[in-house]
Amino acid sequence: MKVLFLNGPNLNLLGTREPEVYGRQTLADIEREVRARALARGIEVDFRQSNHEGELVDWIQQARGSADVLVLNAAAYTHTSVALRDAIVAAAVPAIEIHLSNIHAREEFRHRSLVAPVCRGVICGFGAGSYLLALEAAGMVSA
Ligand code: CA2
Repeated sequence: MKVLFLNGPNLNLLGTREPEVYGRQTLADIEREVRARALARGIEVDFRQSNHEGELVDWIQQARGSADVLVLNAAAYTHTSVALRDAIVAAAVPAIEIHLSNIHAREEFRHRSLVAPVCRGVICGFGAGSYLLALEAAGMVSA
């Protein structure tokens, strides 16, 4: 099984600011944990981050035929992007939405996700654990 992890805007800043919300780990730290867990499970991982909506759209489109499951922390684009939602539908790869924070316990504008309705499930609020839980969930949604 191959799992593509995509990370959206500003997640490259993890570990540098707002540790009370997002924790102290960097995205590279999280990637290391995901890769270690994946290795133990025999799962292949591709792990990427972009600040650009179009690049994320390109990567989601390319997931068709190259990944079994898409795990997406779309960050702020979660709440705004019809383009990411349409790309997930077009790719027809089972997708899991994840967040470090519990978006429902935060500002009202974070409560709505445009991508959640086209994902198989949503995991949020467990910090870096959301990524590890998504790896477990990937085994439940892959065809
Ligand atoms: O909780 C999550 O994982 C979010 O996707 C993070 C996004 C936020 O817009 C979503 O509502 C929830 C923000 C990522 C920005 O991360 C930063 C980390 C450190 C410093 C500044 C931003």
